Amino acid sequence: MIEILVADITHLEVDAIVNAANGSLLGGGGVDGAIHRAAGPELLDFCRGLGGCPTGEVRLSPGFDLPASHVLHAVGPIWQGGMAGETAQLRSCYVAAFECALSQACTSIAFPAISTGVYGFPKRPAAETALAVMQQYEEQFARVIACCFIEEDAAIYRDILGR
Ligand code: AR6
Repeated sequence: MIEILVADITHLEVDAIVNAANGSLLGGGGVDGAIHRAAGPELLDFCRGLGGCPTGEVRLSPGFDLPASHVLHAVGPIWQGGMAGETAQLRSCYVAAFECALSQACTSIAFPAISTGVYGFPKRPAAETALAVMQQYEEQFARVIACCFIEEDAAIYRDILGR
């Protein structure tokens, strides 16, 4: 069953947490900033070697000082009104993160609400996309966590799942 938590994703003891990164992979604000702060400076050094990441794709790093073993850096789309392929790109982030987690034999994974902060993707359609992909993969994992930062966001996820 998909777990909907209200939490700071940097606190979660799971095999992999997903980061809502930008294409440079060199850090930023929001959840990206929180993950870099909690992981420590080794994460930035590692990410410098990755050479960036296109929108809709994911790059893997260790968790360094995080309780999570891995960080899957996903680059979500910047919302431009919905006609620029944003939904397909967002979906691609979730699929790529799950596939990368499977390739690393991860059994637990937590996602923030990618693109719904600074990148402006409307929260409800973003949650619908996230949950549709989570439902496709949940049987292959012991834990799939939708990690919301505020209760209001968790309520959207619960509403979509009819809980
Ligand atoms: N734990 C869980 N969720 C969080 C946390 C946290 N510690 N902090 C924020 N959120 P955003 P984006 C939620 O803006 O829209 C960065 O500068 C937040 O409430 O972090 O994909 C990157 O470097 C929201 O629901 O990511 C990029 O430049 C969600 O995380 C850009 O922002 C995503 O908000 C990416 O923008």
